[in-house]
Amino acid sequence: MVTDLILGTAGHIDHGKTALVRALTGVETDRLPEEKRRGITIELGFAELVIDDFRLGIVDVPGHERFVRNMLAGATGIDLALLVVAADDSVKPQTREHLDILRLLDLRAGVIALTKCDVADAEWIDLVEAEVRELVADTFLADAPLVRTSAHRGQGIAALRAALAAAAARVADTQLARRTRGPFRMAIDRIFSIAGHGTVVTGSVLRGQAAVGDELVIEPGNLPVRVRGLQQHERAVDQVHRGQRAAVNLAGVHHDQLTRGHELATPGLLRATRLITARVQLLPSAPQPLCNRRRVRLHLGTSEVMATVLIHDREELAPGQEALGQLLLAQPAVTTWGQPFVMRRESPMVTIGGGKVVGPDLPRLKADARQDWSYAAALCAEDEQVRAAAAVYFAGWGPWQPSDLARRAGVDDPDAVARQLLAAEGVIETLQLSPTRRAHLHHEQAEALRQRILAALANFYAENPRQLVFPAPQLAQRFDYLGDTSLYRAMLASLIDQQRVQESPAGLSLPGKGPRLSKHEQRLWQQLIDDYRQAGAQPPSVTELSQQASRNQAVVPQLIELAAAQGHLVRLTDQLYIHQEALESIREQLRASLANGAGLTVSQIREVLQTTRKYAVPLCEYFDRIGFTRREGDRRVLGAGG
Ligand SMILES: Nc1nc2c(ncn2[C@@H]2O[C@H](COP(=O)(O)OP(=O)(O)O)[C@@H](O)[C@H]2O)c(=O)[nH]1
Ligand SMILES: [Mg+2]
Repeated sequence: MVTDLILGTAGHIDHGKTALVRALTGVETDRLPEEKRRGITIELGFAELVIDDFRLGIVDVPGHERFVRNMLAGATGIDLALLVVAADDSVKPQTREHLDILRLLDLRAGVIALTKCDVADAEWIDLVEAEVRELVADTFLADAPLVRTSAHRGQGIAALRAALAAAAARVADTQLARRTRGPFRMAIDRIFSIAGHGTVVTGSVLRGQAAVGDELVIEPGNLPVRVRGLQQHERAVDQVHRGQRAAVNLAGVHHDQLTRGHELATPGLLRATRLITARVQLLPSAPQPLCNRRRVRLHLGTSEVMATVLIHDREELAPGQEALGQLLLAQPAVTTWGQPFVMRRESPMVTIGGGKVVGPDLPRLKADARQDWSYAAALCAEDEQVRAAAAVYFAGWGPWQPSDLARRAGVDDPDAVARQLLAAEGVIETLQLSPTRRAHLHHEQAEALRQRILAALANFYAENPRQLVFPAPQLAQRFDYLGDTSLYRAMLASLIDQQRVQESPAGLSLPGKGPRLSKHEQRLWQQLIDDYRQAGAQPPSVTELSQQASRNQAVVPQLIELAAAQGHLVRLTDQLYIHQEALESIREQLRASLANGAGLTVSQIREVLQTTRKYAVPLCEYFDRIGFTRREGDRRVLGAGG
C-alpha cells in the first residue's frame, strides 16, 4: 500500500533546493516568469517523488528572507523536511530561520542534503558538515542522515532517495499520518481560476479525505462549497486524503472571495476565532524579550495575521522561555487544539518564536483567574481525558458536543472519551433540564453556578434586612441572562435538594438566615405575635395594628410578613393575618362540622365559628385555596386536602 506524505524543502536562498528537487523528480518547480528571470524561487513549487511504497508530495519553498511568509505557508502540513545547505556556503541566516520554523511547526523527521559538493573540496565539506551538525544538535534533525550531493553531477541522488525513504517510513508509522479517513481539512496555499472550470484552490491535505461531489465549507466565513473536481499533481482523481497535495475545483465560490489562509473542511469541523489560548515560546535566538501586549505577525496554517500577545503570569518572555498566554487576532482565523504556529517580528523581519494552540476558542481569561489558568494548563496534559475535562470546564454553563472535544482538546475518538468523562466519578455533573434534555457541566462550573445563586439570594438579605423569604421569580429574574432558564431551575432544584436553599409557598430562603432587627423592632415583633395569638379567630387588620404601634408604624406590615414567613402567622388577605394556632383550631372545628359530607353555607360556617362575615369569607376562600375545602354551589365540602 502506498503511503502519501508531504516533503518540504528548507534552506538559504541559492543553496540548490530547486535544483535538487529537479534532480530528484525531473520537475522544474520555478515556473513564474519572474522566478525564471531572477533565478530564484518566490512562490511555492510542487513536484511528486515516488520511492518504494511512499509517494512524497514535495513543496519547494523560497529561501529568500523576503519570502519567508511563503515558506511558512508551504511548511504547513509537511511531514518531512529536506534541509539543504550548500557545501560552498555553509550555514546562513535562512538556514537557521527555516530550521527554527520547522522546529516550531513540530516537525519530527527529515534529511539533510549538502549540495554543490562539486564545487567544494573534501576538507572544506568536512568543515561544513561539522557546522551543520552543530546547528541541528538538539533538534529533530540531530540524528538525521546527511547526504553529500551535487545536482549538476547527479552525485548522491540515490543515497538521498534512500535516506528520504527511511525518514518517510518513520513518519508513516505515527498516528497522525494514519488519519487518512474522516473529516477533511486543508489549509489553502494557492487560489486561481481556470477558464471553464472556475475556482481552484490548492493545499496540503492535513487530515481526512474528500471526494468529488462532497459538500465542504470555507472557513473563516462558513461558506458552503461543493467539490467539482480534484487533481493530484495534475492528475484527475476521485478522492484526495491526508498527506497529499491537492488541487480542488470548487463550485459555490468566486476566487475573489478567497485568500491564502482560508481553510477548506468538512462542515462543523472548524470554527473561526479571534482569540487563541496557547503555549507561547520565544526562541533562544530572539533579539530581545517579548513584552506583554506586544504585536506580532502570526503565521497559523497558511494564514498570516497580526496578533497581540497577552502573556500570562509575567510582564515579558525572555529568549528561550515559554508561557501560557492568549493571542488577540486582528482578523478571524481557524485553528484547532495542538496546532503549531510561528511568530515573526515586523522590523527587523525575523522569526522570534511560536507555540502551540491549547484552546482555539476559550473566552478571554482574566490575569488573576487562577482556576481558569490552571485548566488552561490542563489542556496541555498528555492524558486525553484530562484535556477533555478541561475543555468541558471551558464550555462553562453552555452546551457542548463530543465533537467539540476533537477541536478543543485534540481528542482522537471524541465519542469514547465523552463517554468515559461522563462515567468518571465527580468530573461532570449531569442535570435533567426537561424530560428529554440534559446538561453536562464540569463539576467546578456546576458549583460556581450554585454559588452564584446562593450569593444572589444572600444579596437579597443584605438589601432587605427585615425580609426572610423572597419570591422565587425575583431570584429567577437575576438569571435571565443565562438565556436557558431550565438550567437555572435545575440548579435551584439541586440546591433545594441539598437543603442549601429552602423553598416554601412564600418563596425562597436561606437556612439559618434571620432578619436583622433592632431591639425595639424585636419587641414590637414579639408584641404583634402575642396580639395575634390573643385575638384568636378575630384578629385586627394590618392597618389597625400599625395605628396601634407607638412608633415605627411603617415597620409593622414588614414585621407581620416576617412572622408569616416564619410560620407564626398565616396570611388570609393583604390586610388579614391570623395566628397559626387559631387557624389550626378553626380547621379542626370545620373538619368536624363538614365530616358528614352535607356541606355548609358561608353563613352556617359563620355560626359554627361564632364569627362575622368579615372573617368567615376570607377564611373560606383561604381553605378553598389550600384545598382543605371545595365549593359545591353555595356550600363548602371537604376538599382533596381536607
Ligand atoms: N555547481 C553546482 N551548482 C548548483 C548545484 N545545485 C544548484 N546549483 C546552482 O545554484 C544556483 C541556485 O540553485 P537553486 O536550486 O535555484 O537554489 P535555491 O534558491 O535553493 O532553490 C543555481 O544557479 C544552480 O544552477 C550543484 O549541485 N552544483
Ligand atoms: Mg528555489
